[in-house]
Amino acid sequence: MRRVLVANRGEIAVRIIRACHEEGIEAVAVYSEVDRLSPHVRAADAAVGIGPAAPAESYLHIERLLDAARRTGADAVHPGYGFLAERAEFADAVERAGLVFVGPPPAAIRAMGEKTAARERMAKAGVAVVPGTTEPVPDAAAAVRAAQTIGYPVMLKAVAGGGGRGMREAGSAHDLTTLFRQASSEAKSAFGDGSLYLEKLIERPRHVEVQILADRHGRTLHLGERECSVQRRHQKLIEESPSPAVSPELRRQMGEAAVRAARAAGYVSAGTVEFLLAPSGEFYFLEMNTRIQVEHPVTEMVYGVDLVREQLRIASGEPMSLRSEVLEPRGHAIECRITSEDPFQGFVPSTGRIEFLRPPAGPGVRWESGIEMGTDVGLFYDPLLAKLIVWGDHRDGAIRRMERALNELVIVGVQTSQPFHRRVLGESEFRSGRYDIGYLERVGSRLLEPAIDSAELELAAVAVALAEDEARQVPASSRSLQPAAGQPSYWLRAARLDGLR
Ligand code: MV4
Repeated sequence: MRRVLVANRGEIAVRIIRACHEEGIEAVAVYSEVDRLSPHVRAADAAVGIGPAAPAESYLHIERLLDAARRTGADAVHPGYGFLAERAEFADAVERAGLVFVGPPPAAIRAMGEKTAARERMAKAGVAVVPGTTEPVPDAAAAVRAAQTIGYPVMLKAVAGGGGRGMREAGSAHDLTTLFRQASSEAKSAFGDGSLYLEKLIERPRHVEVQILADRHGRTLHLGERECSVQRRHQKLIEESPSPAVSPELRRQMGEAAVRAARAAGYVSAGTVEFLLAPSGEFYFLEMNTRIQVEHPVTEMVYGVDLVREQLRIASGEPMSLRSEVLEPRGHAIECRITSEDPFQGFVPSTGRIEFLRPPAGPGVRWESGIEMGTDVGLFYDPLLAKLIVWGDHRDGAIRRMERALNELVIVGVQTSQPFHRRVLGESEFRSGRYDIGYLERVGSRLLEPAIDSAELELAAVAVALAEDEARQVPASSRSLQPAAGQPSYWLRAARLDGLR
C-alpha cells in the first residue's frame, strides 16, 4: 500500500493521515465545498473536491469517492467512522475497483449488521446474548406470547437497528401492545425495515465494549475494554479505559468472549464488541461495531498501541505488530468529546467561526482535533470538534489531569461541551466510578444549571479589575511616547489590556 484515500473528514481524517505518514504511506484527502480549507485537507499529500456540503452529495457518494481514488492513484481506502464505514456495499465497491478496503471483509460487516442473525451467530459461538427471541416477532400478539416466556420487563428492538432507534421498554402485555406499533413505525422510517425482536430488559447496566484486532494470519486478540456508560441519548460523551467495573478476571472473560465473537464473524481488522454489563457481573453481547471507533484512543493509551497503524498493516496483508497474546493495560485513560453543542440549552448544536483556540498540551495529554482558528462550524456534519484524551498512572490521576487539561483548553466562537465535562469530572458519582447508563439522566439537570462557578466568577472579577486599573493609568489625554521611569512601555501595556479584555 503506497497511497491511501481517506474517505472522511474532521478529526478522524487527520488521525488516519498521521498514521499513514508514520508508515511512509501517502494520504489523499477528500473534501466537500464547505471543507475546502479544513485541517484534514492540508494535512494530506493531495486532496480532491467531491461535491457539495450535503453528505449524500460528497462523503456518502460512493462513485465520487472511487473516482477520486482512481484520479489520484490511491491503492486503498480508509473509511474512518460514520459515513460509509459500515456499509458493506461500499467495501464491496472498493474491492471491485481493485482497491484495498482498510477495514473488515464485507461479509463480516453483513454478518453483524442484521441484529437477530448476529445474536444467533453469537449464541452458537458460545457468547452470552440477552435472553430473548432469535427471530423477529411478526406482530404485537406474537410479542406478547414471547414476552410470557421471557418475563417482564422486556425490550423491543429493531432487527435492522442500532443506536437505540425503534427501541422500547415494556413492563406489561398492555404496554407491549401499544409500544409495538410505535417502535415498528420508528424502525421503518429510520432503517426502512420495521421488523422487531424482543429481549429481557437488563436493569441498570453499564455499556462496556471490548476492542479486538484480527489479522489475515489467523491471530485475533483483544485489547481490553472501554467504559462508555456516560452517554446522553445514545451519544457518548466520556469514555475511559479500563472500566472501573471490570476486574482482571472479568476482563479475561469478556476479552475471550469478544475474540470468540470476532472469530465467529470471520473478522479481520480492528473491531469492537459491545456488551451490557449487569450489576450482577453478568455480561451480554449487544452488537459488534465493524469500524475504528471515536473512542479508540483510550485503548491506545493504556495498551501502548496504534490501532490505525495496525489497521493499515493488516489491510496490506502483514501480520499485526503486537507480539504477545495477552496484553495488560497500564494506567488509566479518559476521553472527553468536545462537541459544538450548548450543554446549557439541552445540547442544541452551536454554529459559528472558531475565533480563538488554545489546545491543551503537556504530559499525558492528547488532542485529536479537526478544527483550528478560523474554522467555520456549520450544521452539515457531526458536532464532534475534537477529542481530549489524557493518561494517568491511576484513575484519580487521570481525572485530575483531565481537569487540568480542560482548564487549559480555550475555544472562542462556538458553545461547546467543555463546561459540561468540567462538571461531570467534579461530580461524586462519576468520581466514585460507580455509574451506569442512566447516570446522565439522573444527574444531568442538576449539573447543567447555567450558573457560573465560583472559580470562573473570581477570574472574571480579577480580569475586569485589572483592565479597569490599566485603563485608568493611561488617560488618553496624557499619553506621551515615553512611559514614566520603571513603567512598562505603552505597547506592552496596550497588549496586556487587550489580553485582559
Ligand atoms: C438494552 C438495554 C437494556 N436491556 N437491551 C441501547 C442501544 C442499543 N445498541 C442497545 N441499547 C440497550 N439495550 C436490553 N436487553 C439498554 C440499552 C441502552 C443502552 C445501551 C448502551 C448504552 C446506552 C444505552 C442507553 C439506553 C439503553
